[in-house]
This record gives sequence, C-alpha cells and structure tokens, in this order.
Amino acid sequence: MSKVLQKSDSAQNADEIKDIAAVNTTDQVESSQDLTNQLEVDPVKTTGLEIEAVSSGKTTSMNPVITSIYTADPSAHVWEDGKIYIYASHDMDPPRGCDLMDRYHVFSSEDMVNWVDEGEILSSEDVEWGRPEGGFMWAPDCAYKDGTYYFYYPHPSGSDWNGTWKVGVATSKKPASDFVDQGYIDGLGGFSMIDPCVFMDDDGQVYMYYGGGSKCQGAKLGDDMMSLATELQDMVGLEDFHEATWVFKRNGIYYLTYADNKGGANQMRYAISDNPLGPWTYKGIFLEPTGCDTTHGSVVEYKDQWYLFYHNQALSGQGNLRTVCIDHLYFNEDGTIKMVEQTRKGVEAVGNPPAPKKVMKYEAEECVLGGGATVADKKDGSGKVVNNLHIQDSFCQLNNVDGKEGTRATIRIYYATADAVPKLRLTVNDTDYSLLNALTTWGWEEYTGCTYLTVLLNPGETNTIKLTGGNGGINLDYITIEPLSD
Ligand SMILES: [Ca+2]
Repeated sequence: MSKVLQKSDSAQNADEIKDIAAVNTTDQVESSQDLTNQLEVDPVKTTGLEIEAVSSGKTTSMNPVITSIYTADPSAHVWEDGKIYIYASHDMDPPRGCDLMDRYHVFSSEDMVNWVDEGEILSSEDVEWGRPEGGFMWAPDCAYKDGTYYFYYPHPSGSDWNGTWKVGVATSKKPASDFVDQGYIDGLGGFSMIDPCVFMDDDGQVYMYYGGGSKCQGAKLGDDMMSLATELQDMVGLEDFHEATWVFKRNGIYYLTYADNKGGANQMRYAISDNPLGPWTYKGIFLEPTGCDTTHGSVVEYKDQWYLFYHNQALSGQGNLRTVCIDHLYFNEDGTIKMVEQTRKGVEAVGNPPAPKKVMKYEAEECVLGGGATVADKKDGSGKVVNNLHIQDSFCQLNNVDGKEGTRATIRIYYATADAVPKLRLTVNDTDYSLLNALTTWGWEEYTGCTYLTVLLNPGETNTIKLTGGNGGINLDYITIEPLSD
C-alpha cells in the first residue's frame, strides 16, 4: 500500500488505525504501551545497539547547509581547535514575526560539508536583565581571547523591545557550551541598535561594531571584552546602510560588509578602509537578494579558502523561517570582492569527513508508539519502520535513555518521505526542543533521510525522548544518539 493511500485512509479513520496499531506492533511494544497507560510513567527501557554512525555521504555542503531547524544571521569563526563554528540566530517554528527568535544553536565543522549541531548555548530565559516576555534574541557574534569565548547578542531589556536594545555578553571556556550570561555592555544600545560584530586585529586590539536603521557605529573594546575603551563613533562612508555589520581583514585591508535597505530584498554591500574604524570607501554590492527580505552574513577564511555565510528562505518560503547557506567568495587582484554566486550545491570538502563515531541505535519500531503510529515492513524486506506519523498527536518514544553523567547528545532521525518538508516535534524530558524538518527523500521507501538536533540529556538511564507527528508524512526507520564530548 502506498503511503499516499495510507494517509487518506488514516485521516478518515484515525481511531481505526489506532486499533490496527495495537495489532501490528510487536509484543515488546504492546507491553510498553500497556504499562504506559497504567502507570503514566514509562518504566520500560528502550533497548539500543551500539553501532558506528553511517557517513553522511555528502561531497558538498549543499544549500541550505543547516536544514533540521531554521537558522539565520550566521557569524562564522575559526578557533584554535582548528574547527570552524557558526553562531546563528534561531527562527522558532512556527514563527510569530521575528518575536520568537530565541535559543541560539552553534554548529561546527572540520570539512565545511559535515556540520555538527553543538546544541543550544543561550536562551532568553537565561538572561536576567532581559525583557520579561523573552524572545528577540537576534543576530549574534562570538570572540575568543586568552582562553575565554565571549558571545555577544542583541536583546531588549524592556517590553518596549525596539527602544530598549542592549548588547549582552555570555562567556564560556568552551566554544559551544556552558555559556553564562554576564550582563550587557554599558554604553551600547538604544532604538534599533542591533547586530553586534566583534573584530580582533592582528595586534590583538578588539573592536565592537553594531547598528540598525541607518546608523552604524564602532569603538575599541576594553581588555575585559565587556566594556567600551573609546567613545562610539559613526562609521563614515557607507552607502545605504541598514544592519548586519561584519568586519574582517585581508592583505592589510579592512572590510566592512552590511545589509542595505533594498525594499523586500536586502542586498549585501561592502566598504574598505586602511583603518579599522574608517573612514570607509564604499565598494558596491557583492550579494544580490537571496529571495528573502532580510540579508545577513559573514566573510571568513578557512583552510586557505574564503567563504560567505548568509541566509535565505529556500526551505520554508517564509522570511521568518530562514536557513543558513555557504558559498565561495572570491577577490579580484585589487582586493575588491566579486559578486557571490548563490548555488544549490554549496561548497566542496576541505578536509576528510569526520571519523565514524560510536552511536546508540534504536529501531523506531521497537520504541513506544501511540496516537495512531503503526509498525510496517519495509518493501524490500530489510526491516521494519514506523508509519502514520502524519496523524496529529501520533508519537514514537524512547524511554530510559542513558545520559551518562549528563551530556550533550546529538539525536539523529533516519527516515523516508515523499512529502516536501514534513516535520517531527522533538521533546526531551518534557522540554519541547523544536519541530525538526525532514527534507524529502523523493519516495516513501527511500530511507536516505536524516534530520538531527543536539539536546542536553540528564544523568543516568532517565531520559525520555519523544518524536511527535502531525506535520506531514514521515516513515521512521531508526534513531541514533551520539554523546558529544566537551
Ligand atoms: Ca527500523
């Protein structure tokens, strides 16, 4: 039976399908469900098998490069561990304007093709001085100095969000975990003043830039990285500045890139200077509209190649559900930037794929199922899968998952779908992490899909991981869990 037929059947007869589920599931799953109903807790441990994780098989990054959740405003940095990291905004799904942007995730790579979700590093709930309603965690940046990582993020301190912007700082000894908020930088903020960018010059002096509306400002940062060492000054010489300041240096030339005001289709422009605080000489547009009303990005060199990190809305078609992309950025001999070509394939690998990691594998059909989710055979006879996760409130749940000493862990979900972008909601220990996007695999029996997110697990065999359906059709094969080392 084709999945399409199943869907129409199920939509009309959800209760009947639930009955079928009870017949179809294995003994083990049935007993789990019975216990679930009786005790309201799930005492049956879901058993897994340790395997070597399968390779992504990717030879280019593809665009968008991050697809499991919606991210935007990528600030990329190369740190001393040799990896490249993306610090991005997170468009919450479903959106409400850009109000709900929150819970920053960081991504890392060693080859530009395979990207690790390092997990959530800060949410508005962690910011004591922030607006009481939360949300509004907009385009961030990160810097490293003397063993400490400094994460800078724009966030309002009051309910009047656009009049109370501040630049907050969170710090950690690690690049992508354990960040603790330290408050905001005195002297920065005010109406529409957003998008902090931090640039460290070759001599170690650090500069802070930010701005919005039509105003872009910069200043030296103090040695503490959390105070201004000089008065803010206007960045002079920019044309049609809107927001999204980014500063980098190449061959002794300072570059300031930014988003312009082109209506409904912002572009990226740039200016150059021989001084980090200008005055600047305007040089033109280097990224045409991406299909999204906003634009925002960073220019970074990694393993001898230059890249533009930016965002579009290719996956969602919505300007508040954006996705990060990467393409090559090339310079002319005189140092000017060539127009960036926006590609679907993204960029090639600049290193070996990551060594295979040990992961715990859990067959979806051996998890606790409910709400209409059913077990079915794969057509090729190679195993079993879970169907009918398009039904509202259908679910697949893992119980008593071992969180070791309480670790970050990447949850990967392997599936087939012929739908465009179906989604599963990931809930861990009753915390709603996100809807996870599942890119189409072009067939209900094409089990080539993988969507993933990194979460924080509690210590011991205590963790409950639940995937809830109701957002398009997904045939679920198996789930893996990979603890991340710090
Ligand atoms: Ca399976």
